[in-house]
Amino acid sequence: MAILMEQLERGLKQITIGEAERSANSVVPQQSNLHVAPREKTAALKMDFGACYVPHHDEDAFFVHLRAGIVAVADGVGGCRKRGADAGAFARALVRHALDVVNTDGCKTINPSNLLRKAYAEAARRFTPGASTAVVASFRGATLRWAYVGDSGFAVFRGGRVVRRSRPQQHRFNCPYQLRATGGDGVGDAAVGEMQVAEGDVVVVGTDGLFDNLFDHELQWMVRKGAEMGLNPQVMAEEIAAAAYTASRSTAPSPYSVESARNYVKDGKEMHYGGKIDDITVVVAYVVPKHS
Ligand SMILES: [Mn+2]
Repeated sequence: MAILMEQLERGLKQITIGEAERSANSVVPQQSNLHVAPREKTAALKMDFGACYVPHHDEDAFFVHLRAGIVAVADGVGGCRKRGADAGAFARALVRHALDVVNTDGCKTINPSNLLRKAYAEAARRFTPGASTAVVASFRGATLRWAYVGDSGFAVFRGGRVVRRSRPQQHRFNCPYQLRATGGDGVGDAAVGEMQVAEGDVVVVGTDGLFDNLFDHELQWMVRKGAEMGLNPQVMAEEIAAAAYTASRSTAPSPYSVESARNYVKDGKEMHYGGKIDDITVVVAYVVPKHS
């Protein structure tokens, strides 16, 4: 955790998962299942994580807590920047307070909606400026749980196909649900859910810098190819982030431009072409056997 914390202090620019993993392993005794038979076959699973952050305005924030199996990703709403505020402040506060809660409350009892609620309460109590979308996901046994507000989200891949994905919450095009100290949307508006995952599943968590730039079919192709090539989750996260970065600077249609066109047809708003230049956060989790 030391390295995760240290990275956090430096503004959550990047987390070196390899180092974090070694750090976590060095302070946490390996848990043994020798005396407790798993209730079911699917219980003996764990997540291998990788993460990559490509900043643009540097207003995304995230952590991966390896021991607790918790991912939190937040994306500061850029509209605040135009008003002269630090648009990343609320996102960083949410993530910082969420990590504090995980460290204080322990790893066993936390579910994403409670975690988001507590982190939000603390950020609001301090009147943190800015606004943020957020997604929290937890992996425990074979259960993936999530809570998200706005267009930070996730996708679950099985056999290289999306079997579950978040649906962006937005008031209108380019205006996602967002958390802020006063006003805005509430944590009660968070989309909350859970599902059972299986060995071989891949979960990708990220901000709109990812999901507005890569179509699901592109992500599917990358996840499938990555599995065939035996890429580890860190390399997979870097590859996906790199592809999103390239797409963000391309003139080819993107999920964002497609949505913009739909909106243009509906109410004549200005149309956007190509990718969307933004901070890109990608966290990749592989569901693997616990003792692999
Ligand atoms: Mn964004």
